[in-house]
This record gives sequence, structure tokens and C-alpha cells, in this order.
Amino acid sequence: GQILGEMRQSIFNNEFVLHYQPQLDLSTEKLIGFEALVRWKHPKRGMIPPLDFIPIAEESGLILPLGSWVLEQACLEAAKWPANTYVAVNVSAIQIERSDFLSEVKAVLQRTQLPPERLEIEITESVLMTDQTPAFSFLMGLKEIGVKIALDDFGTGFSSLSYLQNLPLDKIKIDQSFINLSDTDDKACAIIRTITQLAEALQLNTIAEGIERNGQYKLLSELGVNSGQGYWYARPMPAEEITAFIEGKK
Ligand code: G
Ligand code: G
Ligand code: MN
Ligand code: NA
Repeated sequence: GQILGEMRQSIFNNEFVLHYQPQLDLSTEKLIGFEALVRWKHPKRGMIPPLDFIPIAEESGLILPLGSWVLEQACLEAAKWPANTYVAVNVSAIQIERSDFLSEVKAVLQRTQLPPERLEIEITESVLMTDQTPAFSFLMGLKEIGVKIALDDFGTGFSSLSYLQNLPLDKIKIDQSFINLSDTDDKACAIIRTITQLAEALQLNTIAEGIERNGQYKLLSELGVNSGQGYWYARPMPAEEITAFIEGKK
């Protein structure tokens, strides 16, 4: 409908912006990277959150040009940050099902001069991946060139465990819903502990998303979760604020 027509225009009108949410190492409390999160700066409706337009972009195929813009913009910004930081970029299933997405990633890294190991691609379980699918070859290709791969929203989808077995992952992002309850609900805590142990056994890193309170941070740190992000540490911020943020953390 209307929003779709507007979105077509908005890609050309530069109405999208990326905000970046800091991620920290839970044991050292040092900044390690940022997750890029897209927003639509609508001329009349103000800032529109991704949940209100990503699904429409996915259904209409507009996620392809939008996703290409997000990837290029995130790498361009990250190339200016300190060499010990990375940028994590969310990609939709539709993007990685395209057979030429790997060459696109390579071209973007080439153009922006961002070292591959400073790029992390976040995928969700929404795409069915077997070793026969283009998405699987894409992940193997990323791995070969040194780009990192994180499995987003872990614990809420389906077939999670077979993904851990078959995909060339580097990191598991433990879903916010568990983190949210971690300091009040024994079951959530047990689930996080078990995911952490499983990740350790599989030599995967873990990150907790949506840490909002100091008590949660302490608990997650004790449980051995490697890293985290959330309002407790920092909210997503525009690119212009990143330099000051990094300076403040020194
Ligand atoms: O930014 P928020 O803070 O509201 O993000 C909501 C959801 O939108 C996140 O779970 C994230 O997976 C998704 N999202 C944010 N930015 C992007 C993006 O650039 N591409 C895709 N595919 N999803 C995104
Ligand atoms: O792609 P992913 O689902 O991981 O995106 C992270 C989402 O979580 C974004 O929508 C981001 O704005 C949101 N977020 C980040 N930190 C917090 C937090 O501490 N609390 C809540 N409720 N949401 C958060
Ligand atoms: Mn994400
Ligand atoms: Na998530």
C-alpha cells in the first residue's frame, strides 16, 4: 500500500540512517564493536523503527537495495573506527539467498577497505538452510574470506541445534527474552547457562542482547557469557556520536 510506495522513493531520497549500538566484552568491560540498526527518517512521520518497515521491505523485495545500502554504509563508517572494533550487520534471508551476495560483500570490503575480520554478519533462523542451499554456500564463502557470522535471536526459532552443528558460525546471540528475565526467573537463567556451556563446547562465542540492568550484567558475566549489548551499557546512537563515545570509554 502507501508505505511501500513511499519506501521505494525513500531509498533514493536518502531517508534511511544507521544507528549503532555498542557491544562490550563482559569480562574486561571494554568496547569491542557495534551493531548497525537501520531507521527510516520519514519527512512527515518522524523516525520509523525497523519492525514497521523491514517485513514490508522483505515481502516486496525492496530489502535488496535497502540491504545493499546498509552493508555499504556500515562498512564505510566502521573503516573509520579503531582497528580493534567491528561492525555487525543484520541481513535478511532474502539477501543471502541471492547467488551474488558473496561477491557483493567482497566488492564492498574492497571499496571501503574494511578488513573482512572487522565485519560480522547477523543471520536469523528464518531461512531454511541445508548444505544444498545458496545461503549455505554464502556462509561458507564468508568464512573463507574471514568475515564473522553470528546467529541472531538464538533460542526462539526452530532447528537451532542443527544450525549449530552445520553452519560455520562464530557467535551465538542469546535472545533478549531470556536476558530480560535472567535476574528474576530461574528457568531463564538455567537456559542461558546451558546455552553458554553448549557454545563453549562448540567453541562459539556468546553475546547477550538487551542487558538493561546492572544485576543482569553481573549474572551474565558470572555465567560466562562473553559479550553483551543493551541499554545498561549504551543505546543505539547516530554515527556522529561514536567518536565521542569511544573517547569517553578510554
Ligand atoms: O533497531 P531495533 O532496535 O528496533 O531493531 C529491530 C529489529 O530490526 C532487529 O531485531 C533487527 O534484526 C532488525 N533490523 C535492524 N536493522 C536491520 C537491517 O539493517 N537489516 C535487517 N534485515 N534487519 C534489521
Ligand atoms: O537484530 P536484533 O534483534 O539483535 O536487534 C537488537 C534490538 O534490540 C534492536 O531493536 C535494539 O534497539 C533493541 N535493544 C537493544 N538493547 C536493548 C535493551 O537493553 N532493551 C530492549 N528492550 N531492547 C534493546
Ligand atoms: Mn541483530
Ligand atoms: Na536479536
